[in-house]
Amino acid sequence: MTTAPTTHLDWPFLDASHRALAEQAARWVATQAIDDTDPDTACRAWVRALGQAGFLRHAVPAPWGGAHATIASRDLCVLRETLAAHHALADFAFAMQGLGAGALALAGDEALKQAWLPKVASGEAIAAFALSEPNAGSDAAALTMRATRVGDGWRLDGEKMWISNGGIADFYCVFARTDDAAAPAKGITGFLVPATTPGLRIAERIDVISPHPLARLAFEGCVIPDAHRLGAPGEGFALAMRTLDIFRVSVAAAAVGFARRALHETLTHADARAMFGGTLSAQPLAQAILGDMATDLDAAALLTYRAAWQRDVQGGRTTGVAAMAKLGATELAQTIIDRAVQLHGGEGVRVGRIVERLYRDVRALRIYEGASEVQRLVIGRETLRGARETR
Ligand code: COS
Repeated sequence: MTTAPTTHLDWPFLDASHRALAEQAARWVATQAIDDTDPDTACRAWVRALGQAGFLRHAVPAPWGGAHATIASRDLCVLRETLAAHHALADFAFAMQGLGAGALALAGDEALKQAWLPKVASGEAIAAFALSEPNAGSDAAALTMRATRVGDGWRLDGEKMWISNGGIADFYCVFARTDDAAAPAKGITGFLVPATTPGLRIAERIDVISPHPLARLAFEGCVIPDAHRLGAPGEGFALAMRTLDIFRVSVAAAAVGFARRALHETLTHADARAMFGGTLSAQPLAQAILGDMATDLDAAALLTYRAAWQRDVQGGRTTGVAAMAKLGATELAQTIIDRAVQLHGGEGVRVGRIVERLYRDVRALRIYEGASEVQRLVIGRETLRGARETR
């Protein structure tokens, strides 16, 4: 593809290293020819290729094969934006390595991190994050999967739903209830479960409108050692939320990537499409729609890179700005891409057209890693918290 304009890379939230990373990734991804007919095969191939090219080093911290001491949000964002603009599965494969290994990097013990994180960074192991259940999606603290103490380890029983990389992952970071007496969010603990653990099986493969590996997992008497526990008992819910705080902003970046590609495709189409004795781009109504798309794209990107910059540079709790970025960017991207389809006319809904694919690719982003409604709730709570702290 010809690349969409990337003048946003000159914004003050980013520096020369981010521009170089984005350019390197854009050059690299444009040369990749991975067939996406079978999502499992394609994802495995993308993980290997991203690992070999060094990009997965940005998904884990430095002591275990990563590029920086802690995961750099702006690196995650420029990479996800760039990959998403080219191939949804390339972005998915990159993103899930980070999310899937995030709780391990934050709370696993040293030997466990040494065993898995370098392989995540090199693309030799595939990671997955397993929080949601059939009856616990937005209300994550309502999860019922159980972990029971047995000897020197734990026995896991229950189900996990909507698990990305389910079926191809080498390990799952799983959240299970360990204390019924505690408040719902205080009785949960994180565990690393290798995919080869007896009693773990793929109960259902789930097909979605933008195909990627996705499954319901069943755990029936899975026994793992205590050394596979992620953090202290009872701290699993906060661990899951801290993991999501890091990666939610990168979902926003993927949305920006899809939307930037859609605008780029639409600008090219509008100049070429003959209409009313001129071109589509000569129509004032089309110009106004393109103006709305460009404005919304910059708003989405500003929210995204502000949040990433704040986490990288200012530090502290970035829950609110990350949620704003995810809410704002995914909702705006959906609107931008819908307008792109509209301006493409009938061609916009023809199966196989780029904007048709983007229309399907962007939809799940408003749902996974915290639906838009959850982000609104989080933003409201964080805004109240901020106001109370300054009173
Ligand atoms: N960082 C650290 N700790 C956090 C945290 C964060 N971002 N968010 C919550 N916690 C802690 C809280 O501090 C609280 O402990 P204290 O009472 O000691 O302060 C505890 O966790 C419970 O938090 P809260 O009261 O906010 O829990 P709720 O059940 O009300 O959470 C929402 C509600 C909706 C915000 C939460 O369930 C959520 O984010 N749901 C979406 C889950 C999701 O993204 N699912 C998709 C999975 S990946 S595809």
